[in-house]
Amino acid sequence: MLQVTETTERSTSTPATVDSFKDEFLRQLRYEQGVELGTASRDDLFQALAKTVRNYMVDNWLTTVETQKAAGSKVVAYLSAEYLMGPQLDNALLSTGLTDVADAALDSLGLSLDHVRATEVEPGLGNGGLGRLAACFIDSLATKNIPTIGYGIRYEYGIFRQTFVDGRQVEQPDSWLTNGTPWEIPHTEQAVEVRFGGHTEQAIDQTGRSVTRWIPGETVLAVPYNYMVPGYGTANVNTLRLWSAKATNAFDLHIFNSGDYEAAVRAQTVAENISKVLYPEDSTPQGKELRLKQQYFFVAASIADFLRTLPEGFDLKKLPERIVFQLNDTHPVIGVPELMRILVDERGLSWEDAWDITRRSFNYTCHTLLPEALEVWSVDLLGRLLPRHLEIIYRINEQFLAGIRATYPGDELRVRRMSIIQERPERAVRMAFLATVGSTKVNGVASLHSDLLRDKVLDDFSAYWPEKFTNVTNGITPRRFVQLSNPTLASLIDETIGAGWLNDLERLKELEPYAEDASFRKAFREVKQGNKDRFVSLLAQRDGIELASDALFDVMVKRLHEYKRQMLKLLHVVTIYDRVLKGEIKAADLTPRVVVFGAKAAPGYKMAKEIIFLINSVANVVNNAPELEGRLRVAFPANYNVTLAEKLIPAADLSEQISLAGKEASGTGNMKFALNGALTIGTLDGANVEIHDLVGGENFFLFGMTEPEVQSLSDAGYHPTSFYEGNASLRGAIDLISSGIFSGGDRTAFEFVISDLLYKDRFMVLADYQTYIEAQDRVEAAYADQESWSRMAILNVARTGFFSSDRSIQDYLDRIWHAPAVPIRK
Ligand code: Z16
Repeated sequence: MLQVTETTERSTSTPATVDSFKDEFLRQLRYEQGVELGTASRDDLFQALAKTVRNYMVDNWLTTVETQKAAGSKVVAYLSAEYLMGPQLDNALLSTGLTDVADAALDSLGLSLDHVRATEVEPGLGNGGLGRLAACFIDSLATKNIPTIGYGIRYEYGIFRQTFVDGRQVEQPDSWLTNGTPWEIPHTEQAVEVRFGGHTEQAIDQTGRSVTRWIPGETVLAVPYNYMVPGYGTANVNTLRLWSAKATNAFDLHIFNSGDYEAAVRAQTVAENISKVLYPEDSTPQGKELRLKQQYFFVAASIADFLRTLPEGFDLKKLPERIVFQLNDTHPVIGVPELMRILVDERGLSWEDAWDITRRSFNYTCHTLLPEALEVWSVDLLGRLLPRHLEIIYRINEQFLAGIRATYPGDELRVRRMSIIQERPERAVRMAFLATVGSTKVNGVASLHSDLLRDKVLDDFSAYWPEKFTNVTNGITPRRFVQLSNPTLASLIDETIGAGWLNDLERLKELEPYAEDASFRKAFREVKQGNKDRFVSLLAQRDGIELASDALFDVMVKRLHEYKRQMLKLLHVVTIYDRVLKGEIKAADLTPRVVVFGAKAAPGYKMAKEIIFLINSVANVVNNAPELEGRLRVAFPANYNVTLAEKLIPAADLSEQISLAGKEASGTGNMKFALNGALTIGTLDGANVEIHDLVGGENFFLFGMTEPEVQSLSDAGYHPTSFYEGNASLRGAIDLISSGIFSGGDRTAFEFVISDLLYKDRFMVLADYQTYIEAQDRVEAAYADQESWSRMAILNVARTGFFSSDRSIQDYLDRIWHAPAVPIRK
C-alpha cells in the first residue's frame, strides 16, 4: 500500500494509508450519508470524501485551538463581511498531503477523484476582490502559524448565479446550502445575543455614578459555524467563524407580549433574514437598512465571542495585547462604538480608558478611492437601529473635533470637512472617517492607492496623524492560484528550482536564468498550451462554447464596472472587426485571438448590465462573421466565479488590467495572471504599478494616462466628443456599434451606453483609446515571436513572487499587528 512520506509538516496528525482512507470514506458513506457504495449519488460521494478529508484535519485543529489558548498571545481577529473561499476539497487535500492517497483510495473503489471533486459547489460568500483577499489572507495567516479568527457572515445565499437570456444578465439565487456543506460545524450552544432598536435611558448605578442603559427593542441569536483553515506546510489549522441569524422566542418583545401568534412567527422570519443573502454590490454599496443590520450583527457577535474567551478577572486595559481587530473596509466599523459601549456601559470603564483601549485594538484597511464606494449611514437610520451607538459616535466626534480645533484654531472649514458627521445631502455618519479616527493604523492596498489615500481622500487626516497611514500591497495565495490551479506549471517549477517555493515565493527569482534556456521555454509553452486545451474542453462542456486553443488568449475577468473599462476592451474588438470590414487590414494577417470576458454586474447597476448586453451582442456577430473565422472569437461564459477562475487564469496569454488610473485600488487578478505566465496590458493603476516595476517595462504592455494626467485632463475639462471627432479609428468603432450591425439593424439598442461615452465618459475611455490600440498592436507583434514572448512570460513568473499573500501578511504583522507566531507541536 502507498504510504505518504512525511517530507513537510502536514495539517494532519494521522499518517494515512490508502486502506485507512478508504475505510473512513466507506464508513462516511454508509453511516453519515446512509447509502451503499453501489447506489451513492455523486453528491453522496463528494460529501463522504470531503468529510473524510475534513476529519484528518480535526486533531490538528483542536491542538491548534488549545495551543493558541495556552500561549495567550495576541490573536488577529479579521473582521470581514465577505469571504470568497472557492472550492475547499483540493485545498484540504493539498494541506493534509492526502491528494495521492485519496486518488488511490477512490481508484481502488472504481471511482475517480476528478469526477467526484467536480461536484463541489463553491461558497460564493463575497463579491469580488475584497472577499477573495480575505480568503487569501486567512490561508496565509494559517500558513504562518499566526493565531487568527476570521469572523464573518454565513449567508444562506451567496453572490447570485449569473445567467444570460437573449444576451442580458438574469440573476438566479445561489442556493449553495441545498445539499448542506461538509465543511462547517455549527455550535448552537455558543450562540450570542445581538440586540437592535429600542431607546436609551440615564440611570444611577450601585456606586452612584450616572450610566447610560440601552433598552433594545429586539434580540436576535447569532449562531457560530466553524470552518477549518489549514495552513500549508504546517500542522496549524485556524478557524473561520461565520455567524448565522436565528430568532429567539422573544425576538420582538412587543409582538411577543401582545399574544399575536401569527405576527410573532412572522417576526421570526424577519430576524432570520439578517444572514439570508449577500448584498451583490462590489465597490458601490446601497444604503439598505438590512445591510447595516448585517454589519452590526456579525461584528457584535464577534466582539462578544472574543471577550468571553478572556480569563476571569482579565484587566481590559491589556486588551490590545491580546487582540487586534482588522476592519476589512468600512463594513465592520460599527465595531468601534460597539467596543466602546461594552467597555463603558457594561464593564464600567471610564470613557478615556475605553477610548484608549478601543483605538489601540482596531486598524482599518481601505479598499477604494471611488467617492460613491465610501459608506455613509444616515443618522436617522442609525439612530433607529442602534440608538446607543449613535450617541457614542456623537461623543467620539465631539472629542475628535475638539482636538482638531485645538490644533487648527479658527479653521472651521477644516472642522466641517473632517467631521465624522456630514450635514449634506443628509445628516449621516461617514464610516471611513469613523474608522480612521477609531484605528491605530489605516492602510491602503497598493502603493499608489495608499499614496492617493494619504494625499487626496484622507488628506486632512494624514496631515493631522501622519504616522497613522501606511501601505500594505495586496497578495494572493500561491497554494490555490499556482499549485492547485496550475499543477503542470507547479511541477515544472519543482523540477527546475526544487520544492519549497510555495511558501517562499520570492524563490521564483531562481527561474530568471531559465528564460534564456530554449528547452525550458519549450516546456513552459507546453504547460500554457495544456492549460488552454483544458480550458477549451471545460468551456465546451460547461457552456457549449467551442473555441480553438491555438490562439492568443486575451482575458478580462473582474466585476463589471465602468471604471474598470470593459468598454475599452470591447472597442478594441469592434475596431478589429471594423478594420477588416473596411479592408484596412486582412483577416489573414491577424494573430488568431480568443477574447474571454467574465463579469457580473450588480443587479441594480443599469449601465453595467447594458454593457454586458453589448458585449454579448458583439460576440454574437463577431463569432458568426465569416470574415473573422479562425481569427477572432469572443467568449463570455456566464457566472464567472473562483471555480472558473482557477481554470481560466492559467490559460491566459494576455491579462487585461485597463482601469482608469487612480480608480482601481489594487486589483488582485492582475497578480494571479502574472504568476501564471500571462503578460499584462495595463494602465499605471493599483498594483499594476508595482507589477510594472518588478517585471520591467520591456515585459509589460503599458498604455494610457497616469493619475496626474487624468487629474489635469479632468481639471482642464474633459470633452469625449473631441476624441471621437479627432480619431477616425475610434469613430469607426463607435459608428459601427451605432449602425445596428450588432442589434439586427436596431440603431437605438445601445444608445444608453454610447451616448454616455460620447457626452460624459466619466472614466475617460475615449481619451485612452488610441494608446490602448497601439499597445494592442505591440501585443500582436510580440506574440508573433513565440520565443521572445515566452521569455517575457517566464520573467513575469520569476519576478512576481512579491505578490504572495504570505508577504502581505508579513507586512501586516510588521507594520500593524505585531502578533507572534505560535507554532503547533504535533
Ligand atoms: C471590493 O471588492 C473592492 C473594494 C471595495 O471598496 C469594495 C469591494 Cl466589495 C476591491 C477593489 O476594487 C480592488 O481594487 C481591490 O483589489 C480589492 O478590493 C481588494 O483590496
